[in-house]
Amino acid sequence: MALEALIFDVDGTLADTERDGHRVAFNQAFVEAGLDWRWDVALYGELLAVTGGKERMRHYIDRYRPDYLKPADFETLVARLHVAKTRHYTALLGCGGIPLRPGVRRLLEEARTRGVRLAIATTTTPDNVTALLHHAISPEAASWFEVIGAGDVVVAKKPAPDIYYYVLDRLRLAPAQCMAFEDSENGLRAAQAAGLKTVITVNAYTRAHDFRGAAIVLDHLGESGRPFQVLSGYAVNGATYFDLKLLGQLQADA
Ligand code: XBP
Ligand code: MG
Repeated sequence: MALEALIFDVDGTLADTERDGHRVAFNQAFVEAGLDWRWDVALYGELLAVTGGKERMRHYIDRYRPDYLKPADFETLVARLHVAKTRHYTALLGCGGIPLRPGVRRLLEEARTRGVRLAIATTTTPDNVTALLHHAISPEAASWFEVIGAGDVVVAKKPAPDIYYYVLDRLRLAPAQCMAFEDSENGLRAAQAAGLKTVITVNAYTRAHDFRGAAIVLDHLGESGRPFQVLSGYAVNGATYFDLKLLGQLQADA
């Protein structure tokens, strides 16, 4: 079946947003609220097992803070903290500190030139997606993506496949007509469960994840002067960066 669309995860895939973006913003929200919750780099790596900021805060309290006495309106507190965290995160992006990962802009531009449709499937909030696209690509980059499936638009976040079903439904495409791009095991499980072939680009937090079943696992998408490393999944014949030609070969394979 011909390739019609690329569906991208955001955090960790389009950009390395977790350690110096989301994590920092969570901590700023905690300080502002007068809470002693602090997420260092290592702890945040463990907390990433749970997708979604609100879900992650609940998990932190349940799992790591038995000493914390939940107030009756704990859910309201979590929601308020998440709003504040989104404010801090989007302000951080506004400072331009978080660039796209290697090869991302090149692949997006190639897809646009060749009429391959683009979409997003993420657990983060819509505001965070548009802020990242605006600051890391261009003010009109959100319009490059035909569907942006984000955050609470589905009830169950990744590794549940719901966000991918949501995006496929709006694209009116079958999984075999699309390729997903992810950086984490939770993301891969979500895409796989929706029937999508998946390209993985790892990062420092996800390098040791289990990526069995991925079409290919790379360190990044690569650029002409900056070759990718294939970590597993597919014997690439001479290619040094990921483009639509290589994608076509992956699609034809298996
Ligand atoms: C990323 C996530 C998100 C972000 C924080 O998932 O798990 O929870 O860490 O985002 P994906 P919010 O890579 O699938 O986008 O705080 O906005 O939920
Ligand atoms: Mg991700």
